[in-house]
Amino acid sequence: MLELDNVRDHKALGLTDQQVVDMYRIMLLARRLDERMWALNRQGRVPFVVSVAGHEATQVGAAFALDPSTDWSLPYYRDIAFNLALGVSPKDIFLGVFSKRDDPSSGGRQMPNHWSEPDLNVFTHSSVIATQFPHACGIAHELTSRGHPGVVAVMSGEGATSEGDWHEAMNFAGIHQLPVIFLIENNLYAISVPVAQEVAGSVAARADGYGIPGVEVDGNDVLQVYGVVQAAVDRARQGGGPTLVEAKTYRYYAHTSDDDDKLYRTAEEVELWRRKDPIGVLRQYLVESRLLDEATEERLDLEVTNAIAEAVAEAEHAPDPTDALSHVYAAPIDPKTPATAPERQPKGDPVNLITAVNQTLHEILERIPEASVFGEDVADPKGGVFKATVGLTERFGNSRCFNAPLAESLIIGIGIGKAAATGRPLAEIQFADFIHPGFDQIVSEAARIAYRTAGRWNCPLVIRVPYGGGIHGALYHSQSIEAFYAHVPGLKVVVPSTPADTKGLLWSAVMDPDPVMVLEPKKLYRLAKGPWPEEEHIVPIGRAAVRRVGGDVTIIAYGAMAHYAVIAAEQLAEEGIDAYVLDLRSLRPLDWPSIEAAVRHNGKALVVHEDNGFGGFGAEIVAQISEKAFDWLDAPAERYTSPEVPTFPFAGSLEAQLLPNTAGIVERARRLATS
Ligand SMILES: Cc1ncc(C[n+]2csc(CCOP(=O)(O)OP(=O)(O)O)c2C)c(N)n1
Repeated sequence: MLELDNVRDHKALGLTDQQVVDMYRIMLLARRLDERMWALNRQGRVPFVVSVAGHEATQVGAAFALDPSTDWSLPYYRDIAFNLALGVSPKDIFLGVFSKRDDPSSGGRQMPNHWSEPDLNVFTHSSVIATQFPHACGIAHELTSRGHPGVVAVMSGEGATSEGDWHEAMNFAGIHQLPVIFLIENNLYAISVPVAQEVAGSVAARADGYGIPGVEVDGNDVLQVYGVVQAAVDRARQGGGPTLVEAKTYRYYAHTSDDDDKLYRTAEEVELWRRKDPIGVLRQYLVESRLLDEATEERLDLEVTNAIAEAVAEAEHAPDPTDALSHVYAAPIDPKTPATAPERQPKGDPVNLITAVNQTLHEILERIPEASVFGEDVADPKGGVFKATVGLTERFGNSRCFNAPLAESLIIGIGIGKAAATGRPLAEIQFADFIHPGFDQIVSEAARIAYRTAGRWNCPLVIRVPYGGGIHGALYHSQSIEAFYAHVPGLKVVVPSTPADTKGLLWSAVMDPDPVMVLEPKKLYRLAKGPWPEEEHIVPIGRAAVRRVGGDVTIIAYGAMAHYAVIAAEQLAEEGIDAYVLDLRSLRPLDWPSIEAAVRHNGKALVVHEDNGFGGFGAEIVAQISEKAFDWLDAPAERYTSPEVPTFPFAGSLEAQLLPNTAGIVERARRLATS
């Protein structure tokens, strides 16, 4: 625990008279702004508000300890006073409250108080509790790796400290001794749940388990908070690592405008805390220090009242947003021209697919200084359970290729943070089957960052994921996950099936400003062999590959099934059946023009994937074919998938029954071709 000394004298804390009066003005501004927001809500002029009242000292004290030109912050929805202290204007806050086009955080797309201020290094956050903590660690890791002096402050209520993301981030910050200040604004309730039902022990004491100093502070005393956070910032800046600060405070109004706090707390309890009002505490200090006379108080009051009136008047009449479709992607891809013939084979020494991944990662880390690779077991000497990352740590050092703790949500989350801090992160998820704890970070965070900030942030994160069956991986090392993720607007999903495409797609992924999931068919890691081009080789995202042209039937596949479809087509050719094979390579965006061209070529389409069929990716392709290419069909488009069981069993005899294979493709394509 840190020592709390010199906290009752602003000069001893290094604050000028003017600064401490400024603190008071901003706290007053936040309180009045809050009251006005509630009034607007009750008048039916704004649909939803979230309150700061009671937390002002905690937030202003913390903000004054940071330098937004160097430091980063990840405030949460209650942090109105923090943002005002950092330099966000009341008008900008009201533009969010009225959900206007010029709302700087989201252009009216997010609820109020979902902060995002790139110019102040305030990173965007969602409504999902605690997802911001891994982002803070990712930003801090990126800054530290580059020798940048910045410190990262990340905030939440005490309820958020029950979430896995919070613990995963504390652990990572402790391991790497990152310059992160975890500021927990403990107001005793998470909506209606009292802290005794939320937190075992105390919030601050949790720090001990992660090798981090934890300190409790009176969150209603701005000078105490400033002193503690300032000490933590100084320590972090000097390489002393993270600090957890638990500021004990209280909120005076309900959780949000939709909550009724009378259900879970008494008026007496609220009144008791009103007597410790942080604004009253500072006012008394200023009066006693002869820094606040009646005239100054009146002037400040008037200033604050006018600022709010002006902000409301301007924000309420500002234009509404009209554009709900833009910024889904930072770089939208909309394929227009079809691929209709096989591509020229690139030149290069033949390698297998895993070697292609490894050589490409070496090339990427060599050519892009901001690129880094991380995941479970990826560092040398192991270099990944499939050896995809062998040699990277030895060659580029531990900040460019490092082991992450066994925590998939954290892995994706630190990738998001690194991307925010202009890194080029390449996260590895060890097996697709274990990506599910990271679902929130992928779907609710990475995929929505461009959209929810109306393009002010983007998320260039590559997520490499070995997936699929056929390797005796059983139920938990065989899953196909593409249907979950290709469903998500904002995410790009690609699947290479050759060594050359692996290089070309990995390069496209790392250069892309959006999150890209690269699904690597692990069955092909050692099975698929082909040239790995020495020279620059890019496969554009959204571009399918014609593997074979044939007039009798079209087989549409990706990943391992694309590999088998080519072999099946060769066998069909021996029977005199000429198959067209389209390897999609990119699932989202989908290369519709190439699918349409393939269907038009012979009027018969067989879609193959190893995932089960119900709600699977094949359903999307068949639906699009029936909606957009019906006139070209000579028979219904068909699917060949695994049956409706939860992935493949361990026994080879059982797996063989379920996994789509070459013989099955041949049989179905033959039937379709001759129907
Ligand atoms: C993952 C997740 N679960 C539930 C919610 C709904 N929710 C929003 S705020 C909140 C309580 C948060 O309490 P706390 O972290 O203590 O912060 P406070 O609001 O008290 O400042 C809950 C349960 C959510 N937004 N995200």
